[in-house]
Amino acid sequence: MTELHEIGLSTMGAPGAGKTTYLLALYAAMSRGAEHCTLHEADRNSDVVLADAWRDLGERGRLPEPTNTVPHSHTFVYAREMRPLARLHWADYRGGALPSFVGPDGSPDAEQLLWEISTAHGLLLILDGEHFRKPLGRERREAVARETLTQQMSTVVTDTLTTRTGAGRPLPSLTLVVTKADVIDWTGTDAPRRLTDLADELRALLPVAFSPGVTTAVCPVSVGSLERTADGGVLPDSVNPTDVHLPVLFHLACFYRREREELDARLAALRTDRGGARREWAALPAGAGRGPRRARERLAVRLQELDRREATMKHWRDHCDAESAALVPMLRHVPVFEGGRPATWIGTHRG
Ligand SMILES: Nc1nc2c(ncn2[C@@H]2O[C@H](COP(=O)(O)OP(=O)(O)OP(=O)(O)O)[C@@H](O)[C@H]2O)c(=O)[nH]1
Ligand SMILES: [Mg+2]
Repeated sequence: MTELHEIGLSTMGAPGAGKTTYLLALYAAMSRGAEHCTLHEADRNSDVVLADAWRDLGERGRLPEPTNTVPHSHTFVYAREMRPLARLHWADYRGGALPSFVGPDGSPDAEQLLWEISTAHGLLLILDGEHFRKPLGRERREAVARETLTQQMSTVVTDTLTTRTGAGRPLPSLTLVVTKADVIDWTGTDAPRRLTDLADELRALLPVAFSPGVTTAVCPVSVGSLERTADGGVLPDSVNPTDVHLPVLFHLACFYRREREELDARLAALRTDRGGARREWAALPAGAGRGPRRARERLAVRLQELDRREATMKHWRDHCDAESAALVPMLRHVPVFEGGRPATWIGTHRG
């Protein structure tokens, strides 16, 4: 079996934004497979917990409980066309962790959430679609910013972006996941909502997601209309997930693109190194003296080692290239921004 990449995804969102329900729908959709991409919980017991909670919703109409202070951590094995490729690390926190204090008197889950955000490859900012039913004008913006915790999100995202930029580390990709997209008036006859308008409203709420060097996708998702019944549950027939797989596929595509770029840079450095070794070889005096012979032997070993490393890097580089080329066409309907402008690699069928 080939080595699996390790990919960390962090989610954050206000209480009740729909994080847990989204995770259940994501797992249900992707354990069956979306465009031949699958996720499978590495831990058998956690797999049963997720599957049971999904069955509770779909068969009995029972909604998940609000998450408590103990986050639920998951490791999903990501496979494409049945080939296992990566381990995705995901944790489901209560919304209250985001605005909580950290340190000796704070909440341990808040501290853990911030640490995960600081190391994650991708951040999912979960925003409750209820706030975006109708166009979000200037007059409601501050209230929505408060309720969706976008102020707190901006602070932690800015913190990780500036820290990583300072340390020369790659930036995380971001998704603005708008949950409960079923409540948004997409087809309304008087003023139908458009995805581009929603993206503009999100830009005004979370400008940090549109800053230079940052790659961000806007993904409305829905678990279904979840129509309420008299006993507080939902009608099983109203459970019908839409587009829940897209945020994960986007982060995977970004991961493979970034890995490929990094490997390209390392391959270029390796070639420079080899050029140096070859020049050293050429500069050695001709003849079979002991000194030059020893130097030639040392250089031959070094060149062999460089060839071996190049072959391994090229293998991984081509692997990442193939994976991103497979994923990018799946994102053709997803608005993706790079430094605030539409990303040119989306819709081009090029990874
Ligand atoms: N219409 C609709 N309602 C949804 C959808 N997803 C979630 N909801 C509603 O939102 C409620 C809250 O969802 P949760 O998934 O528990 O929210 P959470 O973000 O995990 O909340 P905390 O764990 O308390 O932070 C659910 O009980 C549903 O009533 C959706 O796709 N459509
Ligand atoms: Mg929850």
